[in-house]
Amino acid sequence: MIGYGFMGAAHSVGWRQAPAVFDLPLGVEMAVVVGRNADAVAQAAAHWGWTESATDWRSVIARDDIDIVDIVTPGDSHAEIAIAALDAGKHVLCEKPLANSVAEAEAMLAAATRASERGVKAMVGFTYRRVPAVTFLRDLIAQGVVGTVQQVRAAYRQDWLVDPQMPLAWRLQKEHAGSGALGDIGAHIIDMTQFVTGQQVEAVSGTVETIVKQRPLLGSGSGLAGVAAEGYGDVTVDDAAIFTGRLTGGALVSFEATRFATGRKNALTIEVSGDQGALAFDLEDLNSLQFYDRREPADRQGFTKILVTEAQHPYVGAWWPAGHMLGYEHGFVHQVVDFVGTLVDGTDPHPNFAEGLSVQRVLAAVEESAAQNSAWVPTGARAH
Ligand code: SOE
Repeated sequence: MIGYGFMGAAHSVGWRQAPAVFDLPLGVEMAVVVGRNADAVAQAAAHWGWTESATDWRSVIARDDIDIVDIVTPGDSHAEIAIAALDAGKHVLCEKPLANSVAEAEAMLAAATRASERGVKAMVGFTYRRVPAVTFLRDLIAQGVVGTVQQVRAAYRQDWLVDPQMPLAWRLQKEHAGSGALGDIGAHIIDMTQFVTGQQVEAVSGTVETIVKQRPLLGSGSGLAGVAAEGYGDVTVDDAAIFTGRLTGGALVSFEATRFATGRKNALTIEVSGDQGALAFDLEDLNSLQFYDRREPADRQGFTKILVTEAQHPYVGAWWPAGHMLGYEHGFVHQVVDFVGTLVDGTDPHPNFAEGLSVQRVLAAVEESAAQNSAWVPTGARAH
């Protein structure tokens, strides 16, 4: 695993728990974690159960005893590491968003396509697809439970930047993060919309805003837990992005990605409205779905709560008896289960790099639209 911040912790839980809870077709050895600071990465390795730590990712990728490279670094190094790993014949799991630009994502897809001829797999870490209720929501829509999808409302709201003293971490710097709320959390709701509807975002119209334009420089810590130092620097990414999208099947989508939703810590919601019913998911209540069925008699209609904790629901059977809840980290466990499964069953993992690139194209189209007074910008996706 290359990188060891917040996502490094989450992925480590995934690698550790997946073989302990699920019957995986292959054993997992958590071999090496790589980072630039030798002491800090050694501590991370000991804490999360990796056998070794190292500071040079190239020499680790070159090792014969490494089969999988898991990339949890900031976006500015995804392309370089993923392409090197795929060219070296290693399977790659790469954190979202796939890259910082469409050009990088295209180069990564080209490397993944080359590598796939040798049986090498590449997957993007949109873990929320693997929350059982989200996978089940996708299944219900595919079964026609809501009929024809006419509208989607998707929002991802956090508030960790409302404090103007929150320091200038890498997530607020374009050269490291590519974009702000748009790429970090907007990418999740774009992927989720495409995943649950089975359709692509074909055009967008949007606006982005940087609400606090300068912040204290980062002293110590990182990411969402940084501590300020003397002096200020410019925020070079968006704090909030609001955009409208059209799907290849004709539905209209409203998207909101913001780090300024005061009081909302990690609130991802999606509601899919169809001509026969509606389904809604809320990450703050992640063991359930809300379902409205227009086919019910009028005097019995209303949103009802489906508890997604039965053994027959996706992933749930391996865990606890009905009604015993799962949480944030389980998506990372299920991601490992699915990825490792594809290494032996010959299928392509999802989301693959082509799906990661499709999200990247939507992100770029939103930025282009925002730069052109919210004009509609096509993403290049077509109905198939
Ligand atoms: C920060 O906004 C963040 O850690 C995202 O980068 C993750 O993808 C999301 O799971 C939680 O919030």
